[in-house]
Amino acid sequence: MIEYFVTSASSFSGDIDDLFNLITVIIGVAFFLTLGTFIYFMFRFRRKKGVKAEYITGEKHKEKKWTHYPHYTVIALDVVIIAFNIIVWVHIKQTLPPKDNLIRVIGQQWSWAFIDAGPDGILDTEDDIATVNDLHVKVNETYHFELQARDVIHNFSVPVFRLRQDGMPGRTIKGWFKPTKTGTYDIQCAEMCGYGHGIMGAAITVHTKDSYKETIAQINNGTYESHYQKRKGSKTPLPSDTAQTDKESSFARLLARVF
Ligand SMILES: [Cu+2]
Repeated sequence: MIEYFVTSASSFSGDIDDLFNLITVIIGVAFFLTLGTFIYFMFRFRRKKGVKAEYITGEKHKEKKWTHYPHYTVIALDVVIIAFNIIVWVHIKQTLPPKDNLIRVIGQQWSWAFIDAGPDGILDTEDDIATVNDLHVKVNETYHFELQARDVIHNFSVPVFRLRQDGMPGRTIKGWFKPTKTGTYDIQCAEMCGYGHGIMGAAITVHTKDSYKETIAQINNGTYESHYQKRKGSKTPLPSDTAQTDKESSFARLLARVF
């Protein structure tokens, strides 16, 4: 159902969608059932000539069961939802499957920096590949990420992966994902992080082995063209550059003066 609106492109996105579907069905059935009963009663017991309204205290057992039974049902369904939540949570957040690649993701007002550990799998070495607002990964390989924030809380969100993780200044938060579909997708900061929050977008490109090699070669020889910029269809400067614009009347300058 959700796939119809947002592609599902990671190994665990299906599990998250299942959770959403489960909750939607349970809550949806309860919603229409309650509303249906309510509307039926409105007509069934509407004002009629010569009929006096009855005063019901709801204290007798016969009356109380109409409150209790739905209440127990709601609690039982809550338990079902929570049980499925825990299973998915343990699978995605508490388990770290063996990694094929390691990256560091750094959020800052208002851009994303990515450092791929490269072939040696160790960060902060010569073969690291650093990019801004563009993340390149290989399809069907497990990535571990180390998420950091430079200034305030950011949230590394990749909707097609159904992935969201807060980044906290001063902490390194570990997580993982495994892309399953090639293509270029959105990355968006999902935590209000200042007036530039709305433009804190980036792109993730999921490559086949060959196209990954090609892109990395382009990055290394300087012919690389940002997928993020290409996707935006323009050569406008990166969001993080807008504050450095020269134009006196620019929107960024205006905002900078206000704040
Ligand atoms: Cu942010």
